[in-house]
Order: sequence, then C-alpha cells, then structure tokens
Amino acid sequence: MAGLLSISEPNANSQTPTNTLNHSANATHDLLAALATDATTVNSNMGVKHSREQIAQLFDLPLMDLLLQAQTVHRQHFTANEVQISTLLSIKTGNCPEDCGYCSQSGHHRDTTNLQAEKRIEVDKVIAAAKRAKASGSSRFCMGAAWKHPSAKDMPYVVELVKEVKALGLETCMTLGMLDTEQAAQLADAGLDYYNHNLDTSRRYYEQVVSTRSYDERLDTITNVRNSGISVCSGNIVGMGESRDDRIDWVHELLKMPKAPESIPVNLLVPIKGTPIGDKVLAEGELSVLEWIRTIAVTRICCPTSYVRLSAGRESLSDAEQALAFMGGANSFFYGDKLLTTGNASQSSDNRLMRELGLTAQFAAPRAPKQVPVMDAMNGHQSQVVLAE
Ligand code: SAM
Ligand code: DTB
Ligand code: SF4
Repeated sequence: MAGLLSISEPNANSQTPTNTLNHSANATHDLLAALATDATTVNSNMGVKHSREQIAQLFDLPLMDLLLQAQTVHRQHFTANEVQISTLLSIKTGNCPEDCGYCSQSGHHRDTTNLQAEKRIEVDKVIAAAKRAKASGSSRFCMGAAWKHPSAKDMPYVVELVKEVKALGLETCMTLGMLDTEQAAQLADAGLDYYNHNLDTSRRYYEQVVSTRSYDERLDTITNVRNSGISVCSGNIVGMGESRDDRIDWVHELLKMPKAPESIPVNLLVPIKGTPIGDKVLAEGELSVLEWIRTIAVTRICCPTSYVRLSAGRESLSDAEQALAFMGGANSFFYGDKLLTTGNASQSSDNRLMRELGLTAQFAAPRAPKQVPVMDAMNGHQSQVVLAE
C-alpha cells in the first residue's frame, strides 16, 4: 500500500461545505480507501489511473481533508519542504498568430492590449539573463516564444540557446508553440530537458478559449515531445470561466496520457485588459482562489511524482494563499519579477516567504536519495519512511 492517509473515524457531524456536492464523511472515508488501493499502481510517473468519477470526488472533499491527503502523497514522493525554482524569459514577445483569448501576446488582440511586440532576443542577452537566474538560485531556465510553431530559421537559434544555457549548469525548458517530430528530435539532441505545452483546459471548453488550433494538435505536440525523450511540462489555466467539470476533465486528460507530464504548471488566470477572457473575468468577477488550490491538490494526488508548479497569478496572492497551495502539494514555482509579459511576485518577497514557510530550494544537480518520514497528520504517528525520488 502506498501509504495514503486513512480517516478511520468519519465525523457524522461534519458540515458540508457550500461549494461541495452532497459530500458526507462516509463518502470521504470510502473514497480515500478506494484511492489507497488504486495508488499501489504508482510508479515511474505513470500517474494514478483514477476514474473521472474519483477525480470529481477528490474535488468535492472537504478542503482540509483534500490538503492533508495531497501533502501526505507529496511527502511520499518528494523531499518535504523542498521546492524547485525556475526563471522565465520571453525570448520573442507579441504578435502571435494564435488567438488564445487570455493572452496578451496574441496579434488578434494587439489593438486592445497595446502590448509592445519585440523581435527575438540576441543569444548573448539570453545567456546573461540565464546567468543572473542561476546566481539568484534558480535551477531551471525557461524560454518562451510567442510563436504558433518555430520556423526552420528559428531552429538553429533555439538549439544554440539550449546548448549555451545547459553549459551554465542549468536545466533548460522551452515553450515555443507546436513542434513536429523533427523539431522535437533536434531539441532533444541539443539537450533540452523540458518542453512546456499546456492543454489549458478541458477539450469541451477549449473552443471557448482558442479557435486557431485544436485540442488534438496540442496533444500531438505533447506526444512528439514525449517520444523525443524530452520531459513533458503541461498544465492549465484556472479561472477562465470554465466549470468544475472542465477542471475535472483536464486532470482526467493528464491521466489518459501514457505517462503523466513530469511538470504540471497550474496557472491562475492573470486577467489582462483588452483580451476577450480577461475582460469577461474582470467584468464578471474572478474565481475563488480556493478553487485553484483545490485544483493543485487534486493534481498532486493524481500525479504523485510530477512537479506541480505555481505559475501565473501568484503576484496577486497573499502569503497565506500561497502557503495553502504548497500545503496542497505544489513544489515548484517561477522566480523573478516578471513572467513573460506580466508581473510576478518579487524576488525579495519570495525569499521572505520561503524563509517564513521554511522552504528550501532544490539544486539542479541530482541529489542522493533521501529518507523522508511520512507523518500521519491525523494522529501524529510516523507511519513509514520512504525514499524520495
Ligand atoms: N506560445 C506558446 C504556447 O502557447 O504554447 C508558449 C507561450 S504561452 C504564453 C505559455 C502559457 O502561458 C500558455 O499556454 C498559458 O497556459 C499561459 N498563459 C498565457 N497567458 C496567461 C494569462 N494571462 N494567465 C495565465 N496563464 C497564461
Ligand atoms: C506556464 O504554464 N506558465 C508560464 C510558462 N508556462 C511559460 C507562462 C505564464 C504567462 C503569464 C502571462 C504573461 O506573463 O504573459
Ligand atoms: Fe501565442 Fe502562446 Fe499567447 Fe497563445 S498563449 S497567443 S500561442 S503566445
């Protein structure tokens, strides 16, 4: 048994939260027991093959049960209180031919967002930024470009960037739009560690978000990346007006993949004025942050060996909200004052928050496996000791 928490004394008096559906303590008990059995299949990042129904039930758990479960799963697979830190750089900004309804960089919204488009950044400037990222404690450098896909003339440029950033001793990540098999192979040969390509939401809601590409094209690129040997980074955006069902379906999509993504950014929408989705959310109101935290916790339970990353949206969050997200099993975040075009929590506030929460940064170089105590937080007993991956 993979050691999932069991709740032995369901409390019949527990209040049903207003945002959960007919959830009872008995149901919590049954669900956790079922998940504990299923979790025996967790190995080498396959993801736990929960059914859609089980994912829905996880979302419905009382929040404290969900967070406790997620933190317990997290400690079985990772070193407690350790976070992986990445820095992001936009290497080509704006005028993107895609029409993603949330994005400041889409050329379709340029008259309303007034974003200043920029050409590709020169290699030496990217390397200087990577050196600064390393000096400030990042272990991974992520480079993003506002392309539908890289062109043939872009490939030597991105290959050179991968080689030079890797030579600094940093892990590399890129997000450049769609990749065909040949492009994925070229990046793999250059030594690219991760490729980020988000599904963003459910298949059903996707057509409300973007019309210039399909969900299947998104999945095809993820398959090309997976087959090339590059690690997959694929996440979502929470708070675009999608429903709970769409968030459940997005988690289910991850579990339908032959292997869950190694890295899963859970972005909270940054509503950008002048974008269709940003304007709608600004007018109609934002989703509760607790629903984003629930999404993180369910993702952690379903993908126990993946890095779950706090991505866009942190700038607007309080320390306590971020602490709950780490409690829910997030173990990676973007560091630096800027994401691609929007602001991020400042480095000084992140340093202070890490100190206050007792979090330490994971190094890029592989570390020796470590013994980690797994505490049953319900009764304080140390139930087992497992090796972190
Ligand atoms: N063009 C590439 C692509 O779309 O794959 C890479 C860059 S794109 C900006 C990377 C990801 O950033 C998107 O897939 C989306 O999930 C996220 N993102 C973009 N704008 C966002 C926003 N306003 N709020 C939250 N996440 C956002
Ligand atoms: C991801 O999922 N989030 C990052 C990274 N992958 C490339 C991007 C967030 C972008 C937020 C909006 C902006 O700064 O333009
Ligand atoms: Fe282009 Fe990526 Fe923005 Fe979509 S999310 S408009 S593909 S930069």
